[in-house]
Amino acid sequence: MLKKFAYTIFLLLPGSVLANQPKDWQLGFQKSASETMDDIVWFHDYMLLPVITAITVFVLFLIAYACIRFRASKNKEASTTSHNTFIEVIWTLVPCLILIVLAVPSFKVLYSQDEIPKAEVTIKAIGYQWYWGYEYPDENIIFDSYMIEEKDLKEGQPRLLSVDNEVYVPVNKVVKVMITANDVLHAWALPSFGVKRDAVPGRINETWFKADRTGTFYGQCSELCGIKHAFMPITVNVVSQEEYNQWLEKAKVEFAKEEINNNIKLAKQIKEIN
Ligand SMILES: [Cu+2]
Repeated sequence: MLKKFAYTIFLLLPGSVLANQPKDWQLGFQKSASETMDDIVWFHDYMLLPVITAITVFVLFLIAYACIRFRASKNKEASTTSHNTFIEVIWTLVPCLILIVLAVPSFKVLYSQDEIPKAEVTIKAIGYQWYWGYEYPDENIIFDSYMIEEKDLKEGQPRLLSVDNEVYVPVNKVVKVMITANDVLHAWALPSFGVKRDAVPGRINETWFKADRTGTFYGQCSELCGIKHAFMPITVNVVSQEEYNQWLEKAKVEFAKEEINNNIKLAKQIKEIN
């Protein structure tokens, strides 16, 4: 009975509540959907935050202690102490040690993002002013992905994040993303996957992710790229392998690369004739 009730509530929730996107009054990261992001969240929550908190509290204590203990009313005669070798060694060594302790897991996380495992799906994201173009080089698929204007949004589609043609990838598969741009610098970023790479004209940057749950994930261009920088969102649907295969079949017809190239050629010929 309880299960049925919970399931009904689940079905009634609009898509936006379940989607992976920024929430009002959100503090911290979006819910992780990959091992890379798990590592980043762990490093932030269990390494950086405790160290930052401890240092801040300690410094605050020192300032308060110095203010009270050495206040002018109690110390008519000012101290002439100018240095203390032992304390100077300590306050140089301790921060060094803290940095070394932080560096070890930090580099581990950094290199795990940099080393791309054998890709099972490859997609290419191309930044344009101001939309994303996508290619599936192995599947001969190419399409553009424009933001949906506010007036055209359908129920459950988040504002400034929804696009007309969404990217589809299978769950639990290594997805390699090749990122480039056609005009200025852009950046392809998806917070839930822990992915953010600059899109540089004339250069291909690579990154990867392996989504560990299905769902719709939203990201945005993260490099200031001009007047409509805020209007080139990224939508990635993580689906089961069967659903992905179904999408591929449809996309190979709808977004076939040769067909599109032929159409461009045809349009040019017609223009020339006229
Ligand atoms: Cu951009």
